[in-house]
Amino acid sequence: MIESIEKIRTTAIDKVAEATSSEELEKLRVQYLGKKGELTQVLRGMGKLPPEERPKVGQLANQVRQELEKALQEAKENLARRELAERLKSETIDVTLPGRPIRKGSRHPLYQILNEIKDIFIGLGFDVAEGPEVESDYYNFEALNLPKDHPARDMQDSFYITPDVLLRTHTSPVQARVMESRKPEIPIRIIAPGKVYRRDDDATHSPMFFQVEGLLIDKRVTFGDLKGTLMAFLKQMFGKEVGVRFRPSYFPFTEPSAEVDMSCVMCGGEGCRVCSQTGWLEILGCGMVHPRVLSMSGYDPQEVSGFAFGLGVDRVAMLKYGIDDLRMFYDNDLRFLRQF
Ligand code: 2NL
Repeated sequence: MIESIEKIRTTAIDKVAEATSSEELEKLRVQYLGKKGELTQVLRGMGKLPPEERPKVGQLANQVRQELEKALQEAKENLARRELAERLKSETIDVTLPGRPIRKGSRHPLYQILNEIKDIFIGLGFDVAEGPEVESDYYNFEALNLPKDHPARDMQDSFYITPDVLLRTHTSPVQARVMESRKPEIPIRIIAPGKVYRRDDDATHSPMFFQVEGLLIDKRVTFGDLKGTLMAFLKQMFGKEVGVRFRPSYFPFTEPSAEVDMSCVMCGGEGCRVCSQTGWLEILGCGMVHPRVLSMSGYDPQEVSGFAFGLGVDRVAMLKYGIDDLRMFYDNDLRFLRQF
């Protein structure tokens, strides 16, 4: 009996010392100290011993049990420490590594251009005005001297909601509203940027597009003021070298009216496919505010005068970036949009 306990002692302690994992230690604990463990079995067999031997054997068995428990406990702690150290080593996070890059979005090219246009006019002293996209026939047409039989009022060109309400076809109604609300205050110096809607759809026309209109009303405003303002704008937008010319034209809300051309951004005026060999590109429309438009909005054409202009943001963007199909801006193809 004594020998078998001694044998258990040496082999068990050796095995515990050799164990390389917590699982192995647990198996050893069960093997020796569990309910059916080897040492437990020996203790159970004590009843068969002569009574005088029992205390000695019992003492030894208990001592071995305690030794074994202690050895198991120490080995367990050692292993846990080593396992933790290994995990900490293998799972190290290098906090100095750069993060995964987050792909940044960017503003839509049309809004980039729109913001550039706004910034230039704000720099020239203009305020930004806004108004509804669903507009009344009165502000969209009537207040702008568009007679009832004018082709622009044709159902073909506009999106009507009711016979008296439509999607605005230009941003002029915003200006008409500002004039009406501020009359007879001067000066008025505003731009009206935003979305406008027309029943058109091809390579150079979208049913929804962006426009910026400008309006300045004060005493003794001249066509020279208009020219100077627009030339300052075009030079900032397209560069100091740009050529500018004014051609007589017609708009119902201005008199006289002019269309403004600038030298072709593609060929610099030599003549190319983009400018149809003319060297010039039409960029905006303008004129002196028609006296009837002034008086309809509560200003006296004998007292004040004004100039107005309108330009298509889409067209500016096409020219600036050399894009020949307007629909590219509205397809939302990221391969296109990411280039800006
Ligand atoms: C163009 C031409 C133009 C205006 C817009 C305007 C507005 C008021 C009074 C007078 Cl409230 N005029 N706007 C004037 C001339 C031309 O736009 O080709 N736009 C893309």
